[in-house]
Amino acid sequence: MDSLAAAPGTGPNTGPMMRLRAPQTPKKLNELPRRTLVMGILNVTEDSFSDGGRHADADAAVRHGLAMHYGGADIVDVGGESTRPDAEPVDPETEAERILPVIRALAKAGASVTVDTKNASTARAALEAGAVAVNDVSGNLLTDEMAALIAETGAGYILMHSRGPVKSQDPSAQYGSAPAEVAAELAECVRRLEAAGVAREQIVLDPGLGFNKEAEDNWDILRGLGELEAIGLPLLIGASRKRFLGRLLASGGKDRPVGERDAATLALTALLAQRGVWGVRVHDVEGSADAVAVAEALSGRDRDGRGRDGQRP
Ligand code: PMM
Repeated sequence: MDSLAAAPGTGPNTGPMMRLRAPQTPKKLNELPRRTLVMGILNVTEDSFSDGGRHADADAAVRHGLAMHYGGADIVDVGGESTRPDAEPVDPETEAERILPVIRALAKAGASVTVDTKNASTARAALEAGAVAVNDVSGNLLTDEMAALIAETGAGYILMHSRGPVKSQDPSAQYGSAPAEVAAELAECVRRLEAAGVAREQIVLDPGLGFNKEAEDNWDILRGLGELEAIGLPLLIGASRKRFLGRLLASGGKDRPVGERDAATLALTALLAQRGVWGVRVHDVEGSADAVAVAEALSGRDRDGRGRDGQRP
């Protein structure tokens, strides 16, 4: 109880089940534990926090973000623009207005925050507000402006694969071999980043499950993860509640609804943690932290990724 006593008023009132942690300063990506990291998803978008006005939205988002932070998220990923194919694009000013107060509050509470944005101007403001890394879903459409910002600031950069925005009426991308093509396209983006002055240590790769990819492409990528691992950079996987899990669990010709995909997500989290991926981007933070702990125990490591000899691999 000492850590709780030492931190009066720092934990949110998030209910009796919440496991509180002592206050911290936000850790940079390379200071986080050496086991699979849990990145909690915080979408500050109209459809996720739409009750009340702007201020109420920010308050609700901060509460949810703090609940994830105190509930075991190593990182909270804050985004202000929906990536759904039919979502209205959000201008950078509105995006920044939505997310900056949330990022400031979470960073002040010691959460390591990443900002999910394609806009370099939003990314810059978010880094100034306390974010430690940029999570960019632009993929092959990565801009020179973003690459220059990451080089200049030395911030972490999550490079997610995508072939660009897809409207629901567009045909999906075609892959001969999804794992090989995704790996080759990510490697090309890494070369662009390095040419702009970004260090490899700043970069995390993500195959972008569901972004221009059919269910089978996602499974092929997960089965062929070695292709991405061969690039030699840490891997983040975002499978949480995605449509390919709904399709896998379909019954009566209907996909399993989005709210009933957490068990499948947790199964994948455990398997990916056992494989040693750098991180998983998830909605259910507490469940995922438990799944990672189980995988670590089975691999003979403790919850911080230390082996029986106390050393990290
Ligand atoms: N997926 C979504 C949004 N951002 N970022 C990364 N790095 N990886 C992902 O897989 C990813 C992402 C879309 O999912 P959501 O609507 O559940 O946030």
